[in-house]
Amino acid sequence: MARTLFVLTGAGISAESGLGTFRDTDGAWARFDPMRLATPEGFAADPVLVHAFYNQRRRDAVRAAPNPAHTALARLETELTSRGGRLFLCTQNIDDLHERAGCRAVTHMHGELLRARCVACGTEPVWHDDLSVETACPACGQRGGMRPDVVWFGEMPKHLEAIDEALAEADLFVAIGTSGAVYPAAGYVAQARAYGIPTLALTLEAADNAGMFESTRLGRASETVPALVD
Ligand code: BJW
Repeated sequence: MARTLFVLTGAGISAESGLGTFRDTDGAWARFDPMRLATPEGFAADPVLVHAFYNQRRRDAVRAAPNPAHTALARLETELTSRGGRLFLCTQNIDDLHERAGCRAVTHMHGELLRARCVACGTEPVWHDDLSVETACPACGQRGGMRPDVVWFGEMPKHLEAIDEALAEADLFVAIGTSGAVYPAAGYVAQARAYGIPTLALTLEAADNAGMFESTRLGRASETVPALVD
């Protein structure tokens, strides 16, 4: 078993918890225009529409429960940590299912649904309720400037320095349930290869960057992840 494991997760790991993916045939981007819903320009043009999209997803995520793939990763974290190793769990997902499965250290590179951000003062409070154009910032009192604390297209993903450091230290790279369509996350497999680290993809269908992985196991995350861990 590797001592330091870098795991990158995407929407596919939460699909069996009932949260939709983006690029599958029934995914969000097959039904909605990502440029209107997941860009700062889209939010500026129609904040009511963007709030409605994220409010619904927040409600769905609160109702969802972790599945066996999430809980297997939590077991892996405990196991590696007890042996002096480390799981660096980097997720593109904005739900909190890794945390609710018991993972203690989760790096949310695309932000979190359960946080809001005030564009006026920059405060990032924990947020469980709906947001609206009337919502006031709890820190500065400004109305209309609260947005979901998520990373939209054209915005800088979070924690990039910690992610680069963890990739450089890892001795195995595993991507789970991600289509390899969105950068910079889609480029991490190439970075891992450049460091000489073995690379493995666990996904339902071959990803856009499938050719970069040394091994791929196709299947549902709820089966392939426990099979890898246990
Ligand atoms: C299962 C399964 C089951 C199903 N079991 N598997 C280089 C080249 C070209 C473009 C760019 C580039 N660099 C940057 C860009 C621009 C852009 C980008 O990548 N565009 C592409 C579309 C080409 N990137 C950005 O703008 C990013 N910012 C940025 O690059 O800043 C500058 C920078 C410069 C230098 C260094 C670093 C940065 C920001 C990207 C923000 C993405 N935001 C979103 C929405 C916000 C969050 C949210 O609403 O949730 O994040 S888009 C959406 O895609 C969401 C996801 O996190 C992200 C990735 O999707 P994911 O997770 O891969 O889901 P799917 O649906 O695509 O795939 C699901 C997979 O699961 C499938 O493969 C299924 O087969 C599988 N699956 N069921 C196992 N049961």
